[in-house]
Amino acid sequence: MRSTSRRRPLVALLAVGLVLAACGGDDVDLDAGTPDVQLVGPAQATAPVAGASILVFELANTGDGDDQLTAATTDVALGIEIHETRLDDGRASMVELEEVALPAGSTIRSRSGGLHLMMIVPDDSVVVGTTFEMTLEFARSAPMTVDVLVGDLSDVAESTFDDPEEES
Ligand SMILES: [Cu+2]
Repeated sequence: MRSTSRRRPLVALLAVGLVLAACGGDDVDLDAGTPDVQLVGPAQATAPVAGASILVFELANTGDGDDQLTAATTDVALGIEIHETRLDDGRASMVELEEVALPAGSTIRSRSGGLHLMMIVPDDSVVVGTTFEMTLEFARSAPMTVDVLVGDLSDVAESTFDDPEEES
């Protein structure tokens, strides 16, 4: 069986510069209702490329109160940053966010083509087939520690890349 996995989108992404921005998830009400944030399906990480690895997962807020994802931590990397990939005239750049809005009833996806968590300088233990722990922190909900499986780049990242043609 021939493999013709195309790796250029993620590699291109990792090569672009990171733009820092002070963006707010200010469209949430952190006083009303009670959020109920859960991981949907498995959390995965891409094998490290150029000192970074993208975390792929979904979070659902099934409660009746808004929340925000404010941070993520792990012992197996220097840190985890919240990024958003933006396309301008076909050029991708990543913006670092301080938090991500998780309104009641919403689902957010972390994947390479849009909002994502990026693990900076994963250590040598982060290789395909291994699992590590990541803790997600929220404005209101208790911290959540999840297992993250390190997957092959083409399996994890390619299938989650947004088609720019579909973006408005
Ligand atoms: Cu990133």
